[in-house]
Amino acid sequence: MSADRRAAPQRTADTQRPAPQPTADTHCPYCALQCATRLTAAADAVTVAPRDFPVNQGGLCQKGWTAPALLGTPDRLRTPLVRGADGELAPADWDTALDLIAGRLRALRERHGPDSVAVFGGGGLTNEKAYTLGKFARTVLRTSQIDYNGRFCMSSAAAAANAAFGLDRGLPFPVTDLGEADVILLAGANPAETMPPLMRHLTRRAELIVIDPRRTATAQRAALHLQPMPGTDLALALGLLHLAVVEGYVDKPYLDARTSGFDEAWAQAVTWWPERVEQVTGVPVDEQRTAVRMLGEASRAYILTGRGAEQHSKGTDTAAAFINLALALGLPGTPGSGYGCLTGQGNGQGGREHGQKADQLPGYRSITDPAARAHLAEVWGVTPDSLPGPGRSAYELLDALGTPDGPRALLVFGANPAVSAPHAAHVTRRLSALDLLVVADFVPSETAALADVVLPVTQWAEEDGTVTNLEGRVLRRRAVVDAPAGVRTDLEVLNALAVRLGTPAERFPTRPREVFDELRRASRGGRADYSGISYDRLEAGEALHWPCPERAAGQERHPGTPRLFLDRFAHPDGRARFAPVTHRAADESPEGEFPLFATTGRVLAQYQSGAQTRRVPELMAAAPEPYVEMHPDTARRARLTDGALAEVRSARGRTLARVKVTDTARLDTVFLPFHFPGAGRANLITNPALDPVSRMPEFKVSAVAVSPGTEEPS
Ligand SMILES: Nc1nc2c(c(=O)[nH]1)N[C@H]1C(S)=C(S)[C@@H](COP(=O)(O)OP(=O)(O)OC[C@H]3O[C@@H](n4cnc5c(=O)[nH]c(N)nc54)[C@H](O)[C@@H]3O)O[C@H]1N2
Ligand SMILES: Nc1nc2c(c(=O)[nH]1)N[C@H]1C(S)=C(S)[C@@H](COP(=O)(O)OP(=O)(O)OC[C@H]3O[C@@H](n4cnc5c(=O)[nH]c(N)nc54)[C@H](O)[C@@H]3O)O[C@H]1N2
Ligand code: SF4
Ligand SMILES: [Mo]
Repeated sequence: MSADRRAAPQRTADTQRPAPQPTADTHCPYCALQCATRLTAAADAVTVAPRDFPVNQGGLCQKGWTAPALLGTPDRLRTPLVRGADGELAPADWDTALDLIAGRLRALRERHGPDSVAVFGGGGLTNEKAYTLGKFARTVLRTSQIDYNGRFCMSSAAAAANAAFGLDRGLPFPVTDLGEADVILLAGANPAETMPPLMRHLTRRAELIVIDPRRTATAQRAALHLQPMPGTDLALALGLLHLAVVEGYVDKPYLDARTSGFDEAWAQAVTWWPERVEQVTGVPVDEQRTAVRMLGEASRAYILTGRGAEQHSKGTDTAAAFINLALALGLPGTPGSGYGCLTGQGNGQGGREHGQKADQLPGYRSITDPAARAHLAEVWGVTPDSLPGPGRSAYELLDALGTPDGPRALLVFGANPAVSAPHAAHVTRRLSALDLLVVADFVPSETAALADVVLPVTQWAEEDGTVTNLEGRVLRRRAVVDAPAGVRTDLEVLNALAVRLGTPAERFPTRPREVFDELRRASRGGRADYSGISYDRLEAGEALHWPCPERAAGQERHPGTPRLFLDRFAHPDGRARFAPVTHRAADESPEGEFPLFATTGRVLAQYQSGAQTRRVPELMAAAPEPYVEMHPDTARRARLTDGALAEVRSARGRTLARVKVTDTARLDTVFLPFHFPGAGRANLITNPALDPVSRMPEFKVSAVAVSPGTEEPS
């Protein structure tokens, strides 16, 4: 793949960026697999080739192959934009844009207090950016109002893993371990489309059990496909635990030596006998038994969850129920077996460790822990009392924008909530009600289109940094081309704003290596300890998984921790904890006016809100428009045929999508990808009901009706 190279770069005196190398070993800009690539910049094009690397072993998906097209996208942002008196965004110079932002932020803070300014980050930001964004919010803005799009992604699995194991690292083992398994259960994940190169590990030896209401590309490769009603995984997991106990598959010595709380968890699961589970989930008893037998008889087994099981108003309890099952079978912390969740965004793992989440400080520390506050205050040169407390979660933050008690200004770095947040029409109204919306991006996203000020920033192959992949391994991203003239890095933007708001420039370094060295100190002693990881060690090709403190007993350098929990779990007593969870219904059930379930998710050729992939011609050819997948009988009842335009309505609103009939679909369930903008946004219908613990919205279950549509999707 190639892309046009832009006009010759300008290296101004105020930029500290090193010159990029013409060939750079780096990683894909998209998902958490972070496939390794080599980029080569020639006179007129950048080309990409996969590298041999444990997770992708020379493979790339279609998005990775076409990623260089992003560098040459014709509508690339190249200059700041400021909304004028006429209501239109117009080019402005950097000083004008930054002075305007700083002036408005200062005025808002003086009149309404620091929480009148909010920040929204993203799991695609490098570790250096995520860390700096959190530090900027807490020490320059002094606002508690910061959260990020990872709340929509990893928060339920993270909450469940922290409670069970005392630590949340998506996969507490290297991806390649999966290649040695006999059986792998995938609950609500479709990696054949969302992480294609992962499939080589998943299917190398193992038989797959897939739990998905749809017969996905992944389910088609499974030995066993359980096809439950959406929103019933919790009942199913309880039923599988019940069967594991009654059929004698529980690992009693492991329970005694390594866990606590089994009796309380069993007291809940005991009433979930297989026939009752069949009634609630629709999964036949014999299929439940087969699944438990496969898992129980395997000598190496893994249970993995994806967003299908987690993006529910009971996502935390559902992930906990799958962890309970894994614990009963003795899998976590046992070599060759385990539980994991498949982290989604490029830096979804690192993004949740460095302090852009409302309740966290760097090193995966809690913002309410006095010792954590004291440590960070020292690293940042502020007093512990000056650090704000926890703020609102992502949806609650968006929902409060522009309300009397809510924030009046929002700075967005690395997210596109106008498309990807639930109840998107409402969120769009809230964004429009702000006094000031600032969006930093490299493309004019749907959220940028609503902004008062848009700041053009560099993208992956134009800058250096680190990301942490789904197995907790820290990786180097490298620049291979100069950014277009007029574009700054996120770190430069935050530095310039900090200076204008009265913070000395040296407090906000713009060299990624310097930021990383500060991040190492900030994370030292925390749960996600990066203090032993350095750019030099990464340059030397070391595979470093956190935690990686500076020293290990008897060794000069800590070797990192590819496998967690082999000796003990991270709770003080070293034991993993069962959670006493039971099933509850989704917030909405299909009935009356809205007789069907709608669920949402992803297709291979588009990424997230589509802000990036909708700008790549090959990907648009493969997945050009919103669609709604349904059973032919469901279509017929709604007077729809394959290829017709449908309107999908819920209590929140309606969206438009092309009908795609699939005879393997459940009769009661339709599916929509969420990658498209405008009137085709799947999130116009989704339910912002939140999980009480993780504050994750219920993206995967809405009650809807379908009928013929009347307008073309825009
Ligand atoms: N092509 C592509 N790849 C991506 C991304 C992308 O946007 N596009 N995004 C990345 C990110 S950030 C993430 S988080 C990951 C997500 O990766 P996945 O979790 O694999 O993706 P989803 O498609 O959201 O959901 C997976 C499956 O859940 C199923 N599902 C829906 N409702 C339920 C339910 O109630 N129970 C169960 N068991 N399953 C259900 C859906 O049918 C879907 O097939 O993908 C990453 N990779
Ligand atoms: N209905 C439904 N909705 C969902 C989901 C679902 O399954 N169903 N999944 C949810 C999940 S798991 C996720 S992760 C979210 C993702 O939701 P979004 O936040 O919409 O994710 P992206 O589309 O990746 O948006 C990232 C934006 O930041 C820009 N960007 C990328 N890198 C950088 C950078 O380094 N700096 C700056 N300043 N900008 C950058 C991109 O161009 C893009 O505009 O969507 C959630 N929404
Ligand atoms: S699987 Fe993910 S990291 Fe690998 S090439 Fe595709 S999008 Fe990129
Ligand atoms: Mo995600």
